Amino acid sequence: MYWTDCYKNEFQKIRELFKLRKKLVVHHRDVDGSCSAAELLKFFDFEAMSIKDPFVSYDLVNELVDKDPQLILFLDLAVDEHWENMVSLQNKLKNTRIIVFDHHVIRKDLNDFGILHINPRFHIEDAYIPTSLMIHDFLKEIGLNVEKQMWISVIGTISDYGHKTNPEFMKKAKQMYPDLLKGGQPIRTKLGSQAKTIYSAIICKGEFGCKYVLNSLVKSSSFEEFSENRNLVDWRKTVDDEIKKVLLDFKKNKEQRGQILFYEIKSDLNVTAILSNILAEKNPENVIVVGKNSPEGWKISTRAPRKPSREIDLSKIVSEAAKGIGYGGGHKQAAGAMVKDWDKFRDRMSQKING
Ligand SMILES: [Mn+2]
Repeated sequence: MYWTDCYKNEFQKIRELFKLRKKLVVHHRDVDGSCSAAELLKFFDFEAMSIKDPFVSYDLVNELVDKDPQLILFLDLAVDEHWENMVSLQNKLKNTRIIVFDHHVIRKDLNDFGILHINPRFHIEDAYIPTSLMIHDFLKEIGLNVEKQMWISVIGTISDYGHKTNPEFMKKAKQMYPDLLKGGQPIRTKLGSQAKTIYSAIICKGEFGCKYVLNSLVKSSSFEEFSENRNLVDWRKTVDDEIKKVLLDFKKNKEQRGQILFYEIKSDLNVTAILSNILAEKNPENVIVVGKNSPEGWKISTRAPRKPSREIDLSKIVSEAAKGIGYGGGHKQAAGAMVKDWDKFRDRMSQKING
């Protein structure tokens, strides 16, 4: 059974709802979020806005209430984490239909509150289907010809590491784009490389960069056209150069304590998360802890070993290490924190991991 089999009725309902005039899509400001919004905008007319964190703040609720659209679609955002605010949004906008397409771990069933909450995990517990692929499947299911724009869905899927969990889709993609998916790991192929280009635009230019990417994806009639965009090529180079610089500095200034590699990053660009991923790949036996000093405190990004000798649950360890000096949490494999005391945080991490 494929996940779409469970949603035939809902999809027909959504198809009708998409005839509403004043529609707004709120998507995650990342590659998967931008790609899924672009796929949709190829067929339907939506106003689009991106948000940085999956957090539904009071400010966002108020902004959406002011806009008062007939339909709001949330894409790639775990908004059920903040379900109280979602319920308050629905209560304030009684005549607005709210739809959520998401693939994160479910915290709350928003269907109980009149929101159309679509997530493959409701029906297939361990499903991992990036939103770009969900939207591709959905559009296809309601009878639209998505073949020509499949490359967008592939970029989003690869960016979210969804290629491993969706081999059928990748097989089809390889038949469709043999050249663009040639080579080893998907992220190293031509299509995978565009995931890097998209996040570079977001790193360099923030909200504007994300909007720029979305418009370019929608306007480009082919992968080639998109990948030749001058601004995107420039921003990509800026980020690539910055990462090279930071990697050189890491070699000089990293601090190894037992299994952990600590590093203080000093970059004007927000490349911390990407750097952590690169370091985790290059040092598969180590725990990676990157800290960046900011006026609000130390922003920490951590990664578990890719080849672990034993189970390490960073979500638990990081949250404990941040106790009393800030807050932290996330996933087992990757967790983040915001703390006031970098020295104390490092001591605690070292104690918890190295014993
Ligand atoms: Mn995603």
